[in-house]
Amino acid sequence: MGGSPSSGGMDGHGGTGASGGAEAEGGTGAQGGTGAQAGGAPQGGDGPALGGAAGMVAAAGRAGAAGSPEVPKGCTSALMVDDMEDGDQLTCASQGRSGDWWTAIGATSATIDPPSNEDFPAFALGAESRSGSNYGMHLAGAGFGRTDDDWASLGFFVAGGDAYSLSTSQGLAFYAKASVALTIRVTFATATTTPTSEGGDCADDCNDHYALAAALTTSWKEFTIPFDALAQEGWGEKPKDLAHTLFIYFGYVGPDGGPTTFDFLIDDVRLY
Ligand SMILES: [Ca+2]
Repeated sequence: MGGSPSSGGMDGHGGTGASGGAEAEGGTGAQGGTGAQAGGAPQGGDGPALGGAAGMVAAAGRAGAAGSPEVPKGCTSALMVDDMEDGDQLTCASQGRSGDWWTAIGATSATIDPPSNEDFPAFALGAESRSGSNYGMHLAGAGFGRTDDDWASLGFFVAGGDAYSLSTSQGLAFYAKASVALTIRVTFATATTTPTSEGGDCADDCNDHYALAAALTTSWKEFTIPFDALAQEGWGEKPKDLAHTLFIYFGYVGPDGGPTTFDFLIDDVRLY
């Protein structure tokens, strides 16, 4: 699994940095440029910049806009990570959580939408709308192969790049569907598995994050990811450390098989 660690690492950071930088303090994250390189660029900025900035941007923006505490359209449950109904690029500011959504890509010959170097708002579901839901998150990709570089991810910072404890929850639930059946990996990047250069504590054999596969179909379906069921692939064994979770992503992994062109939707991401 030579390429996996590095690809996994860029995973979180490619998109993270790009969006984090753009949103929070520009500079730092921006130079990531291409998804492949973003891994190195953003980290410095991520933790500090996003940690404070994203969280505060969200809080300040929402409160300030109305001149009084504004109740977002969604985000009404304390356990809701993001239902996307406010249409923005941030997860719900709740219980100390809030962070950007981002995308990342490993393969230089493939493409994804939204691209990894841009901020993007929630996706208008249109004909794919669910009851009570007009917005979700979307990732499409084309031109992927089967090498370790053939990955793409849609993810978010749990708490703006800071470590966040998920230890009081049993799992993560969400709705999802894909244009053609697709298995994704729901992945939790924690301090133990995330390199120090990316805000974690991992010094070697990093990025073997705890994850669980979810088999998306062409219909909306609810998925639950029990934290007890999360497992590593095994090439970088570290303690499960959900008490220090940095970011979570929905990952397409080319070597897992399945289509090399994909298109999936995520909605109502929440803790339970
Ligand atoms: Ca929604």
